[in-house]
Amino acid sequence: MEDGIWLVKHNHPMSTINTKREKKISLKIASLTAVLMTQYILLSTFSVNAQAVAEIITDYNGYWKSATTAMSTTRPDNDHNLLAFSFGGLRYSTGVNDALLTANGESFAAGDFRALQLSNFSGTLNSNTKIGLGAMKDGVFNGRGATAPSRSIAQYLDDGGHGLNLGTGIANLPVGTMNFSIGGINDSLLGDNIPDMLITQIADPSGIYDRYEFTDINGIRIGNYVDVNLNGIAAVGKWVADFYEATGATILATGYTQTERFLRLWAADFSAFGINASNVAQVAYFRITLNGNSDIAFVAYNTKTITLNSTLSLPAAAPRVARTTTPEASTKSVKLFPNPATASVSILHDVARENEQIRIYNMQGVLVSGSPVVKGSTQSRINISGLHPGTFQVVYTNGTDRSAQLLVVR
Ligand SMILES: [Ca+2]
Ligand SMILES: [Ca+2]
Ligand SMILES: [Ca+2]
Repeated sequence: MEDGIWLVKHNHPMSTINTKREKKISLKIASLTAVLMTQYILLSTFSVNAQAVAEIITDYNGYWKSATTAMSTTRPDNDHNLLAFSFGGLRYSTGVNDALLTANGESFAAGDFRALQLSNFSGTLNSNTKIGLGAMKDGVFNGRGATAPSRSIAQYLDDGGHGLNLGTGIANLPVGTMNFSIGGINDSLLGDNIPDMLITQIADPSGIYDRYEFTDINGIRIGNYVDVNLNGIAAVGKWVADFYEATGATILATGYTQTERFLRLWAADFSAFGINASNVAQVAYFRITLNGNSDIAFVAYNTKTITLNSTLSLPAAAPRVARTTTPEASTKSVKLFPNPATASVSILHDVARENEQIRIYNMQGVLVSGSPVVKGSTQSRINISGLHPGTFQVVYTNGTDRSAQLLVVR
């Protein structure tokens, strides 16, 4: 298994064709070429630029380093935060504790990576879902603690320094889609090969793809998606975990106690997603589609290149949202009434200019209703009688700036 060659990677087939052959063969080649080109076009929607992380440094037991080519024989068995990782031959810090890296004589490019808050995912926990915790986090060697860990799973995906605790995670994160509202992308840094996304896999990967992509305000993909098959990624280290049940009466099943698993990480630059100067302005969301088999400690992003909005601020998570939120300076304020609402909801907004819209998303980020705003108006009413009771996100947008409020439909 080689580093970095783990996605669907294809060389251009055209280079092998000899154009000087006789006409009959040329015709066959021409039709074959057409087929290959079609395949190439289809396959090139996959990324070839994302890569396995070759080395990680964490604060386990003070300081812990492990690499694909020199895996540490020490197996972390408790909380530990990612301090640095190597990608494309360079080591980047996460900003969690650069001083500790320096004190250990490491060279690195100073970075600032933080976990995405995965609190808005749509999946339903099932008997496959496990809460992976360092085996000693519960204080009991080769066994369970006195009390079961909390089954509120989102907390394990952004805990620790910058949310980068590798010693907690969810195995078999249920099938579902997550959308993260992107406030802005620093387009002066596009294509610099400095990683923008960093994704973890902490148990046994399956051969099924998870899909990562950027979308516009309507959920339409911008650029290309990246399907990640973590089977092909070289492991960078090993840890010892207890995998607690996330549902049911059992707390810690036989075979899931004090068990060793590989750690795998991959990173990607925006270019892996086909994001460039011509389409970056359309990016509104980062979307993850999970297959139900991925085992994630966190999904992190580069705060120097991506700004997140606060649009996914579920009421219960409000205090946590403040930590990573960078509101847009130009965001308008909107007010909803009544809220909760039943048949219709009114939206108070600033005087509408050209091309402004109101869109309603469910909490899985799926667009369920939309309406253009009448130019010059300051209030709009939307019929919501077709919506099932629940919580929705009302987004007011002019295509660039967005403002969002939660709406409860009864
Ligand atoms: Ca234990
Ligand atoms: Ca974690
Ligand atoms: Ca980059």
